[in-house]
Amino acid sequence: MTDTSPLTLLGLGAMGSALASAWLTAGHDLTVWNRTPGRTAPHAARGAVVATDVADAVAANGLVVACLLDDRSVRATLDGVDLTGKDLVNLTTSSPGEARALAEWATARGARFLDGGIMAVPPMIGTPGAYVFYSGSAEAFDAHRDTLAVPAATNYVGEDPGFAALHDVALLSAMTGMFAGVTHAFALVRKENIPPRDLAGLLSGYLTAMTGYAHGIAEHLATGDYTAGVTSNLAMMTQGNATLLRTAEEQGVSPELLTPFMRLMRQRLDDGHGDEGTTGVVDLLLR
Ligand code: FVH
Repeated sequence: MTDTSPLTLLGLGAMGSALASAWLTAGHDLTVWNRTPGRTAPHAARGAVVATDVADAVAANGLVVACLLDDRSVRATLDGVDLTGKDLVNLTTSSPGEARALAEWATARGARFLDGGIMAVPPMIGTPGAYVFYSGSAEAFDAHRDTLAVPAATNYVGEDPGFAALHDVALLSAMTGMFAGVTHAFALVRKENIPPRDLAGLLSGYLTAMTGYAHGIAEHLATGDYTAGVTSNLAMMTQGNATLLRTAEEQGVSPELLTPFMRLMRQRLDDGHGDEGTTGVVDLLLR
């Protein structure tokens, strides 16, 4: 039998609206609240119950999902609201520390707490590529597993309420570094007769092929042997970095997006690890 349990959703921004749409499409009884009431109309037209007061929205259902701008807006929204007996699922992007503090705060108010990190943009919600990291109360996750799986697949990463945010931010941080490189690449060819659309195709294919290197780094970190299977060593790559920097100079492009990483590679080489790959930079980053 299909699970169409009722729930409340706080926040109808771009992501909240996509989530609301997925739950309504799946036949869930959905109560919605948004700080700016005008955003509720399209969902009301599809059958959502609109609460004008956040306390009423929370009181309406046992499962309460928040998808707001940031941790501060979640605190501001739920301040003074009775959470006794509720299962609070926070899909707002947070730091691990914020998630742990919110878990403590919600638990002290009688709620079970789950934090979530959404690995999708709004148009992906309801499609197979979307998923959400969850962590926190295992009981709450088990109780709502089917409902939570409606907008995006679920990936429960443990009882530590900070772990979903940590996984989320780890992936977002990797993406940020990747886009720094992509941005630099477009700048290199910007003034040349190389169509950006052509470069996009090449970048996408090459970066996809290179991402497997993450598994090599993981093996090094797991075994402690940072030289195993290295085919491109630090000594060679550091030489290559000089070519990258000369090319940036020739093309009139600032190397500022690349140099922090290159500096750390150089440091590891100078420390005598020229036969490794880049794994040792992980250790240099730890404060
Ligand atoms: N959109 C995306 O691509 C990313 C994908 C990954 C996950 N993020 C996170 O999802 C959270 C919500 O993002 P969003 O895209 O829905 O954001 P907005 O469209 O800007 O909507 C923000 C909602 O938050 C409400 N809000 C803002 N400040 C307050 C406040 N002080 N008190 C109460 N509500 C507040 C805002 O209300 P309003 O402006 O309509 O009145 C919207 O409902 C976010 O953590 C992303 O990092 C999305």
